[in-house]
Order: sequence, then structure tokens, then C-alpha cells
Amino acid sequence: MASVDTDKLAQDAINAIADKIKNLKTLNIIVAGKTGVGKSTLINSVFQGDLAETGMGKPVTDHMRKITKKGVPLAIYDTRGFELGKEVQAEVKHEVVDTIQKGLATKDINKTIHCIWYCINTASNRVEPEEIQWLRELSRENQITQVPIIIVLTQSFSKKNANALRKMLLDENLDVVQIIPVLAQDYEIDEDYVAKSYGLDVLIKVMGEALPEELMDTLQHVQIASLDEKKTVRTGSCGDCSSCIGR
Ligand SMILES: Nc1nc2c(ncn2[C@@H]2O[C@H](COP(=O)(O)OP(=O)(O)O)[C@@H](O)[C@H]2O)c(=O)[nH]1
Ligand SMILES: [Mg+2]
Repeated sequence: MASVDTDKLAQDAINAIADKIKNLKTLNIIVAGKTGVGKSTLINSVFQGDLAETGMGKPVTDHMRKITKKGVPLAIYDTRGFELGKEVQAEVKHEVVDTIQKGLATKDINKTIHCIWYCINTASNRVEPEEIQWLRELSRENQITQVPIIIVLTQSFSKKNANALRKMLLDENLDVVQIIPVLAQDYEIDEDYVAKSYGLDVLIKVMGEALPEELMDTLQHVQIASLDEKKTVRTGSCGDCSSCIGR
């Protein structure tokens, strides 16, 4: 595996955010997506260990487990059950939204969810309409909480396929921060050709950059929502920037 120093990357991401938001010690990330796309492999690469195996981590909801590693300032919520059909996918979405809201309710920046990584497998060469629908519904329910969503194109050993999939997804106009191709682990194409892992550093960097404003916005939205629940939010001239909302 390529030697990406994820501890350092995670710390860099935290430092970038901590400049703006005091007392941030742990980044909380939810990883979602269909079974077999490569969520566990991605999480294991981030933590540099076999942490995302079945039965590992602490169950936090019916379909989510929280994975942490001593000394790493990250907590990753691994979701399961997408293979079980639409009903379970709706439950997973509900659990994601609920976890975001419960985190925010604590008003503790270390307990809020900071980012969602939605994984789509580049190697499968397709995206199911139900996944697009799931993402649209999640974004809708995340409109006030504004947790940044990043689409991770997993198993992107073919950069060409990854770019094609990325373009296709961009055309869907989803409410996501970025679409990032990643190969979390080296991939042996044949005896003489191994695709080297890449992209994890970009993913962490983009997340770090996405967080400050988004997180500030979130906190502002939460304050607005809790200050005056009944009052309708008035939009200013630009329509939706944080300084125009709720004045
Ligand atoms: N070489 C390689 N294999 C991968 C990668 N991502 C996923 N896989 C393989 O794809 C299969 C499913 O991955 P897994 O992480 O268990 O998917 P999950 O169900 O989303 O957690 C496993 O056999 C992995 O070894 C990758 O980045 N590199
Ligand atoms: Mg898994």
C-alpha cells in the first residue's frame, strides 16, 4: 500500500478546522454506500489496520457501527444493510439523519457529524437510480444541518472509468461537495501490473477544506433554528448565503 500518512493528514485536516473552530479534537465521519463497494477497505486504509471487519466497532444504531483507533483523531461510522433493499436503505438514511441531529443537539463540536462519505464503486461501472434518489433525499433532509457530503468513487483502478463516472454524476447536479476517485488498496490487475493505491490524501484534503465554512454555517443554522423555531426564515437579497438568512 502506498505510504500515505493518514494520521498526519487527519491531524492536518483537524488543524485547518481548529483554526476556526476551537476545541475540535475528533472528526466524525459517516461512510455509506452499497455492500461490496469498498467501505471497509477504505476505512481500514484510513486507519491503517483491520478495523472495519464484521463485528468490529461499537454498534450505535441498527445499521451503523462506530470505529475508532487509539491515538487517531477520527471516528468513522460504517453503515451496513444496503443490500437488504429499499426499506433498509430508508432506515439507514433515517439513522444517518438522526445521528446528525442527535450530535448537533449535544452542542459539542466533538460529537457532531462533520462529513458524510457516500461510496460508489467505479469498477461496477454504474450507479443505480435508487442510489441517486437516496442521495437526493439525504441532501434534502440535510438542508438545514448542512453536513458536507462527498462522493467517493471506490476501486478506481481505472482512472478513465472513474472520470467517466464522475462526469455522469456531475450531470445529476447532486448537492455534494466533491466527487473523488480513490483506490484505497493496491489492486492487482494481473501478475505484471498492479494499480497503486491513490486518492486518500485528496479525500482528506477536500474534506478539510470543505469543513470550515460548512461547519460554521451548520452552527449558525442550528443557532437560528433553536433561537426561534416558529419564525419563518427570511431570506435576504442573495437568497441563501448564511449572512442573509434569519436576520
Ligand atoms: N485491491 C482493492 N480491492 C478493493 C478495494 N476496495 C474494495 N476492494 C475489494 O472489494 C471487496 C469488497 O470490499 P469491502 O471493503 O468489504 O466492501 P464493503 O461491503 O463496502 O465494506 C473486497 O474483496 C475488497 O478486497 C481497493 O481499493 N483495492
Ligand atoms: Mg463492510
